[in-house]
Amino acid sequence: MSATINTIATDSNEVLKHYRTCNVCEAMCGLVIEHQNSKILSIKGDKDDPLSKGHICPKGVALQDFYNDPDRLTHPLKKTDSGWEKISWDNAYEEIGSRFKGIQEQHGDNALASYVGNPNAHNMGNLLYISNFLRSLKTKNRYSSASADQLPHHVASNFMLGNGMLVPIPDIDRTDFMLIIGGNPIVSNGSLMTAPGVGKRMKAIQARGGRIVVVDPRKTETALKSDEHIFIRPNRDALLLAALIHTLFDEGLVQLGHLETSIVEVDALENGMADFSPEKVSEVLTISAAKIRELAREMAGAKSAICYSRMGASTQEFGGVCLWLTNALNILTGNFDKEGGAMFTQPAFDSLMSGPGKGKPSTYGRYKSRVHSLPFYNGEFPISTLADEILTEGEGQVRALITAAGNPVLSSPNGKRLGEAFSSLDFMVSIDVYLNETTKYADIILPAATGLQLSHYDVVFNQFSVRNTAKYSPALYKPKAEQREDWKIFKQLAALMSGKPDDGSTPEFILDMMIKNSPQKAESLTLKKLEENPSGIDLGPLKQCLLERLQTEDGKIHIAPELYIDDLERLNKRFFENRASQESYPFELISRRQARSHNTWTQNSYRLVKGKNPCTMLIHPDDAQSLNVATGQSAKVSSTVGSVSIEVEVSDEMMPGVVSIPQGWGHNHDDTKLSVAANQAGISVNDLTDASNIDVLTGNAVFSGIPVAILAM
Ligand SMILES: Nc1nc2c(c(=O)[nH]1)N[C@H]1C(S)=C(S)[C@@H](COP(=O)(O)OP(=O)(O)OC[C@H]3O[C@@H](n4cnc5c(=O)[nH]c(N)nc54)[C@H](O)[C@@H]3O)O[C@H]1N2
Ligand SMILES: Nc1nc2c(c(=O)[nH]1)N[C@H]1C(S)=C(S)[C@@H](COP(=O)(O)OP(=O)(O)OC[C@H]3O[C@@H](n4cnc5c(=O)[nH]c(N)nc54)[C@H](O)[C@@H]3O)O[C@H]1N2
Ligand code: SF4
Ligand SMILES: [Mo]
Repeated sequence: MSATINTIATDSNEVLKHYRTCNVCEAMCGLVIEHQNSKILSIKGDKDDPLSKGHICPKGVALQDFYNDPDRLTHPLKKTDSGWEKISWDNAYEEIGSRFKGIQEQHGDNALASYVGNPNAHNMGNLLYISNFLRSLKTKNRYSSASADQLPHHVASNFMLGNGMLVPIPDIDRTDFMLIIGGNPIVSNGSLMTAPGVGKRMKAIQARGGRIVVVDPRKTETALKSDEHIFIRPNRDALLLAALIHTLFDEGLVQLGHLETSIVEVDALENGMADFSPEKVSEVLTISAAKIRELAREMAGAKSAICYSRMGASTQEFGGVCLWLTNALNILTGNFDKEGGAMFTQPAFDSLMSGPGKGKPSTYGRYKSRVHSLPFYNGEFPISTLADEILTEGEGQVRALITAAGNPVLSSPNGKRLGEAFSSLDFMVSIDVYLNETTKYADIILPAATGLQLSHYDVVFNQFSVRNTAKYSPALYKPKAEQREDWKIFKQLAALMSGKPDDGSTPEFILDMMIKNSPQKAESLTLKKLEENPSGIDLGPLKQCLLERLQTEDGKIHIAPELYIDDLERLNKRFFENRASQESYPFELISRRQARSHNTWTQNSYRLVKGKNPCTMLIHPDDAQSLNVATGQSAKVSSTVGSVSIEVEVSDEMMPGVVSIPQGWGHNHDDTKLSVAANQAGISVNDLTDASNIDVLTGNAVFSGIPVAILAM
């Protein structure tokens, strides 16, 4: 490797190349960055990256904006009566230590809570040190964005396969039939399916004679590229999945394939599904029984097939049932752990088999949350209940909080109320890159380094990738001024809270050790070898490996765990008995993602937000006509928890009766430091979502099918 490759940016006139993995979303695109005199000349997709093969999206190019952004925090800040004051790290730590400990001494350990957000999952250092940091806080009151996202996937894997991280991944590159439920990978670039350039991969399915069917209340960008799109009323996918499985049993289409002797509880599943015939659920879904039966037959008949359910299916009142039945459908059609079906990765950094994750007993339901008795899972309570835990007085009330890389005021249900709850805390700390809608409530903000300032190896998303690869990227830039890498902050806070000295390790040390000890012994990997291959190393397509990785106590695949069977009664009641009338809220709200933003935090890049208002409400032409609103006009949208006014965009992408508002917006607060984002503020869809509406089985937030009323303004 040339000495000019992958060095830290310097004031050299030579044009240098830096290779890295983009860590904004799950796609893990390989990037080539040309730089000179410490300035970036270009950011392009790396054609030699074995996974992404040159794919890049606008957010990869915007990595430079997040580095150059003058609104980034550069010093620890303390809130004072006369505004934000810069303080030293020493003073910040001293105050945090004494306030957290004081509050815990007076009110108990659980009076301190933590919230950790999505960027932690995209950051090597954070992942390697966050558990120790959270443990040092000695509190059960932990929360994260997982319970506003993919929690039902983990709970399903936990009960069916013995480990919540053993998540089946669609083998998109070899499948013949793909059923996509509640995912829009063309825009999201794939989730729990790291598949950069998913559009090309979809085209390849079609080129080999396969078919893609999308089930979504909106004719999405992905639906437009598929072979068939089926509209479904939001929040009811559990019924569709149940009816598909009912059909497999009813028509004798079940084929368990090579896993047959390892699968248990098939009879219990058949009994559980007996009550959900296509003919029964058809009207509630607005999908004909014939169509449901046809879909089941097509899945069963395809040479290989996958049902891939994501965000739109997991953030429902029956998100838990949806993800369980998705796995069950893949198993019953013989597509589990099979080429072209739902497969399992063998990542070089294999925390499932050789890290602390191995054989970790499930903590599901070990505790119940204080106010609403919601289940604890993976060391956390559901984010939907944090506001109640702060606002409800009594023993165990949350009085202090630390957030790390999270913006729950915009990202969690009824975020506005959560913000109000934050303002009532005795003490709050945030570790973040911005002064934003959440961190503005903190008493102290600690400035993190991010993106190009960090070295990276994707510890999480290699576990969810459609191909096994390995790649390490060093940092391109150093932190600016007093910024610090999150992992260093985590270590320092952990030492402060636990009184135990720092172990002196680095992320690179752990990475090297983990890949050397990987059970795959993949290509005899070492950190040095990764450094010598800056575009990454290909470890090949996914292989059949479930029986080696399965972690259930009895070594079996549990297709019908009891808690899911028990939840079917709730499902039946919800849609077939005392169906609550929604007359005051006749529309159903869903959210959407957009190519030029990632959740709530990339909107301060001008490149990403310029142009027409991105934060519009999509509505079907017939609905717009009956409400007397047209594109460009404003409408007032109200739910049980709040109301917003928003620009209308009439679109026949929408199913009648359903409207869509993008997630991640609402930066219109006066007291943040987001000058670009505030110009293109939009509204927060989570000022409409209701935190009391959750999937009680998993504790996951509900974002699909929120009842709303709409008035022209
Ligand atoms: N550009 C971009 N990419 C991103 C992100 C981003 O913010 N922007 N965020 C990243 C993150 S954190 C995640 S978790 C992933 C998520 O990635 P995806 O799971 O692909 O999520 P979405 O793009 O939100 O797609 C969800 C789809 O579900 C549909 N939907 C809503 N309700 C229902 C329902 O009740 N039933 C059905 N069948 N469909 C429904 C919506 O219309 C939408 O098309 O994306 C990641 N990638
Ligand atoms: N209605 C609705 N709500 C949703 C969704 C939806 O589809 N609809 N999607 C949900 C999903 S899938 C998710 S994952 C959640 C996301 O929810 P969150 O994780 O709470 O939201 P993010 O926007 O990812 O917040 C990231 C925060 O981290 C900061 N940050 C960015 N990089 C770094 C870094 O390197 N270090 C540190 N310390 N801070 C950093 C940003 O400034 C920002 O404050 O939102 C959920 N909310
Ligand atoms: S698709 Fe995701 S990983 Fe690829 S460049 Fe865009 S944000 Fe980065
Ligand atoms: Mo997410």
